[in-house]
Amino acid sequence: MAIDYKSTIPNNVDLSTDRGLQRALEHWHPAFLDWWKELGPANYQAHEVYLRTATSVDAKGWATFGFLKMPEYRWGIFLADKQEGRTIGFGDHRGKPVWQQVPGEFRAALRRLIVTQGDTEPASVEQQRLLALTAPSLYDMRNLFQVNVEEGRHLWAMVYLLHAYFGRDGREEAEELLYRRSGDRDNPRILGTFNEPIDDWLSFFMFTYFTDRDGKYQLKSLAESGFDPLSRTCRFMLTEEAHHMFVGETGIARIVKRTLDEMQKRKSDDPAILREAGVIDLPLLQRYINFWYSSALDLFGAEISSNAASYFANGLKGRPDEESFEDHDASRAVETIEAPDGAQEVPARNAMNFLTRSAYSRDCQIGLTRWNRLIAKAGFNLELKLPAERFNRRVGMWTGACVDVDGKPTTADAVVASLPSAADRAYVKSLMVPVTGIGQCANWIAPAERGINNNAFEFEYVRAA
Ligand code: BYC
Ligand code: FE
Ligand code: FE
Repeated sequence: MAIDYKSTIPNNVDLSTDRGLQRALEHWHPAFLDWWKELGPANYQAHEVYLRTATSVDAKGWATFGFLKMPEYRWGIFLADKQEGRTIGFGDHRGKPVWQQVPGEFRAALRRLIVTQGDTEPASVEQQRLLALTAPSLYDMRNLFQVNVEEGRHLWAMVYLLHAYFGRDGREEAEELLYRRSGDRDNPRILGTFNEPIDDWLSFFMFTYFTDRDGKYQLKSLAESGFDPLSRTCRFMLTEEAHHMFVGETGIARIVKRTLDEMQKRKSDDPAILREAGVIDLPLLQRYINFWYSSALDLFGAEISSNAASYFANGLKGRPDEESFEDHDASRAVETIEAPDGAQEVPARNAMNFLTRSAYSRDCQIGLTRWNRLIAKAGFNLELKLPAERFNRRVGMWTGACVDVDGKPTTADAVVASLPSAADRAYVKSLMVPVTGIGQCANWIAPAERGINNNAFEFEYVRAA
């Protein structure tokens, strides 16, 4: 169905025919805008930003580009098209028609999944609130804002489900989504990573590479859901997610490229010499990878999880790309998981978090391989690596275990030494100076090779109104 942009809330769910729902969302809308103005990007709300807006939900032409002020972005409700005759693809209800309404017995579980997903979206906007003040270029600033408005829309996507399918408690949950605060001691966001500060651009690129990729894998799992409105919402969100990860992957690649320039020029990989040149040495980059990757692994939950088993059994949350598996029942299969006291055989349904996380880890490696190719091509013998999955964990069976990045036993001090130090963070922070001239770029990162939507890097992506 086409997107209706004439109504206050753009949508392709025929909102105007459901007066009650429309009224509830119109009530939530001003609260969202207040939240956005208070906790969305600082200082640039009145600027014109070159943004893409979704115009249809099919693969082609779903984005139009143009200048607008962020508070005027058309946040709305967009679901991927309904697939006629769709059936549940896994678990105990496999083969039955998908649900268009929430089955009573799964109401609490579905609400919890939707709230957890929804909570991450505004959290990330809050985490990134001050970054524009130190953007390395107008191009980067624009990408930040694009990510932010879309995370805002992802919040809308979950709020729509809560309002449309969960009645009064859904509306209450939707309000709560605007009141929890990233990093707040008393009222924090639900999942760990979403309370970590993102106060420099290296962290931002790490976050969009590693944490948005968790988003990709969770959304893929939820896109398999037997609750069809959730599936359709997540399928559309995934189309937006690709750009977020692109920002992370290319951001880190540009940092690597710039550092390699100086390494070649100075014929040295000595961090002290490179820091004099004002670039980010690769060991420091590695420590940031160690931190953000291990934090993202925690987002998959415990390796052995009865929650995950019942989500799967009940058809609420599948595996990413469920159709690529042969056995969609998974009630007889077992998975071997390395626990601190030896290998364990775990019923596959209880190992769903582990399986999804494993697919995620393989996907994470792709970017590292590309960055390593740049390093090798420049003639240096160094490789960036994903740390072992058991390194620096706060969730699951390896919580608090002292293992090094290779997964071998070590001391607590050695774990800390593999993570960004206060000095690392202070150094990165010292590099964060705003660069706002058209086509200019901060010293610590190479300019992007291409701009957005066939524009050059030298384009005024953000301008005073
Ligand atoms: N921090 O059986 P367990 C995104 C809790 S990112 C704090 O191990 P389960 C985005 C858990 O809630 C994608 N608590 O785990 C990216 C449970 O609590 P209760 C976000 C945690 O339930 C960038 C307990 O520990 N989407 O979109 O199988 C920018 C034991 O649970 C954490 C989703 O997460 C943690 N890291 O799985 C913007 C999808 N991990 O029951 C956006 C929806 C676990 O004891 N969520 N716990 O109170 C889910 O599918 C599941 O809730 C989880 C956890 C995969 C997160
Ligand atoms: Fe998102
Ligand atoms: Fe995202």
